[in-house]
Amino acid sequence: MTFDIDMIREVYNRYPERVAAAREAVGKPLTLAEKILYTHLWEGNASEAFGRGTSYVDFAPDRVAMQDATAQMALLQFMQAGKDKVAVPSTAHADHLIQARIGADKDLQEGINKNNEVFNFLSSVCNKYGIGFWKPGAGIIHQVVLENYAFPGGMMIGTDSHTVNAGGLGMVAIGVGGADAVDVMAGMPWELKFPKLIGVKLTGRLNGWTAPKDVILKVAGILTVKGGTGAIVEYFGEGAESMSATGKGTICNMGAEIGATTSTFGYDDSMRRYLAATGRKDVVDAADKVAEHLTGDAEVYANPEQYFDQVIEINLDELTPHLNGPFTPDLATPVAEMKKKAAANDWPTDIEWALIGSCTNSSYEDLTRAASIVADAVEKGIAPKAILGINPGSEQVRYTAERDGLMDTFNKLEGTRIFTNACGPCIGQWAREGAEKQEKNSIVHSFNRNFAKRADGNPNTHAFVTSPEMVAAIAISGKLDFNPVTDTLTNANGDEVMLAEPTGHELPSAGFAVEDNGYQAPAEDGSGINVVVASDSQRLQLLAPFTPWDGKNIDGAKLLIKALGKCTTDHISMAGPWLRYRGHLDNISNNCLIGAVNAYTEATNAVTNQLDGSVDEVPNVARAYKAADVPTIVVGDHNYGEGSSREHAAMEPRHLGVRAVIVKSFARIHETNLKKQGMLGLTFDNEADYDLILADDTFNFTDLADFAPGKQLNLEVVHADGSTDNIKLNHTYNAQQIDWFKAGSALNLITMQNNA
Ligand code: MIC
Ligand code: SF4
Repeated sequence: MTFDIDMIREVYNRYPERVAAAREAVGKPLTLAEKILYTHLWEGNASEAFGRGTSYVDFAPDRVAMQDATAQMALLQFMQAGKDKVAVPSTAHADHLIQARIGADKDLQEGINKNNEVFNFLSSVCNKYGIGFWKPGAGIIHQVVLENYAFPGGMMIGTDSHTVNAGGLGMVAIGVGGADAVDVMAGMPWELKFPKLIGVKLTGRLNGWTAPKDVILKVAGILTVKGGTGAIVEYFGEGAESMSATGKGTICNMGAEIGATTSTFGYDDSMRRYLAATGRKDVVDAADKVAEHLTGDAEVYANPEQYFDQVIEINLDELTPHLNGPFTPDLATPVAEMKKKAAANDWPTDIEWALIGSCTNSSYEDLTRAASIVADAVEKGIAPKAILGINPGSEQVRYTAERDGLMDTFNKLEGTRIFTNACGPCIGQWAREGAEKQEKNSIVHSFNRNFAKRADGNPNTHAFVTSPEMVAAIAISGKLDFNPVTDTLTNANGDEVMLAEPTGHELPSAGFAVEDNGYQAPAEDGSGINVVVASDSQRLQLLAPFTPWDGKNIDGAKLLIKALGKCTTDHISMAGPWLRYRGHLDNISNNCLIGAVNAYTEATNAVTNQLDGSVDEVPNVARAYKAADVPTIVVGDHNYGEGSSREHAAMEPRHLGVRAVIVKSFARIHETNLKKQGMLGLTFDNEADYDLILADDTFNFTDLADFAPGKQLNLEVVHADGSTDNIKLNHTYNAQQIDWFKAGSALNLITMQNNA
């Protein structure tokens, strides 16, 4: 059965007319990304061409997905919006809160016991408001979406930055903060700055040890963590068509790591095969009727330079396996060069743990390719030097893999641990023994992110991202710099042997199977369902609206922290142990900016309270300013807020009295999250002004009354010696976003409009 097939057919019915209107408005052949964007305009048929990177446009996404760690806040906000039911098909997925420790069954039970209150809350809110709920153990949101909901040419948003994974089935799927999801679920338009377009032409064909993961590891090396900001990446060419849909998903998934708004691929046979194998032949039939519209125009792919803002070409025949890291996903090293580079940088090369999983690489194909390496090693009598840990992407993948003997194969390798179908170590839900000793070490994994502390909480763990087949090879060799193309291993007989190249199955030859997929359909009529949040709960807290702007300039503000260098959402609102407070704003605010590096001392979680000169943890100092009614600001470097979609990174500072975040540049989702929560997210007009800001400065906004689109704001910086600097701040607020600021938050505005 296909979920929401009628909605999908309707989308396709509109396609020919809407694409024709877009073609006329734009006046030239269209990329796939443009077709999807223009067929999802809130206004209906396009009547004008939008400026890439400049126009704010209202869209009407087809669906919404949320995961447990962000859904709590999204749904707490939705409950305030005063609606009976969600306006578009929506789902929530319990995947982030389950820890990997012993193995699947025990960990899942423990996860349920520990998070019962939150799961019950999610299950009842979903039931009440018409939202599908995927229970703990059902799988990772993005794999479940790919298997059940994604469809070529569709548009969705999701409260998780890796929502972009659905580009593997030709969607425009975009990660957003919960407040954006609330707009769409409440039946309102969703606004996005019309993206720029990057074209990636793939020639040749993957071979040997090279996997789809290497395409995105290579692209990340070229574009860096900022290079995709504000852009949709569209892949095309024979190389694209020769890859599986889940392989395409891997590539789109990690587009989040280059800051891309999303990534996508044109509709092709790999998608037909995947849709059919996952029980959605009806989607294939419907898509085939409009197939010409579900890919870019031939002229575009023939002369990409004329249609994309930037074009990259990668020859898959020549692409080699890569390892990206440590600490940042764009530091790309070809496996063949790792020996030299690891030595030069003093990266530990002994590996104790190698992990396969996450929404990036946990498909059936991924498991078969990794299993082929494991089977080869077992057959050749090579004992593994590291522990291999595996989190399957979904119950459907796990069940099928088990039926097809893949789990047996993995289990034949000494020490292998199969964890729950969940995020697990990818988001710090990993009780890694000994991590508390904080020893310098390296791990490899097939995930997407490798920021400091992310997997095991140890700041000295050097994490490298690579393909599942390379993870398996490195688990067996125990060496980060092992190159399976050239290096040998010693087996039990003392012979020098080589690992065979990976082989795999794109799809299970006997079809996918599952006994209980873990889905809970919502009640037809949810009006009688009562959602309870205990007033003394430590995990959940009903939200109180943020205070509206008082119409005055912000005066006498103090600096909470000036962050140095990389300040991702993991630095602003850490995950791991803090995931337990994702539904309780006051409690989770105790992690606010604790990972950010203080620019004056290079210490983390230690800032000076200018009211009494004491040095304390960031959240404590923020609370002290708040209690004294002193507004605060945060200053940051480039790409501030990179990484996750978690709006906690905006709500916590807001809750603790921070009024403005002033940085050299922002990551897209975080900038929007700040705006939505009624904060000032501003950038230095002159980046060098970052250096002017001193720890004991006082800040006065002098022209907030004139806050208007396209107009700079002035900030008076009063230094302790009485001297002043006036600095110019840029912003990207449009008129509506300024209204959010004035109302105190976007949600306040919706509620006001509902009550009007
Ligand atoms: C992540 O990969 O960082 C997460 C956890 O999936 C986040 C969402 C979150 O913080 O809950 C994301 O990428 O958006
Ligand atoms: Fe989960 Fe990791 Fe994927 Fe985020 S990146 S959704 S934590 S598996």
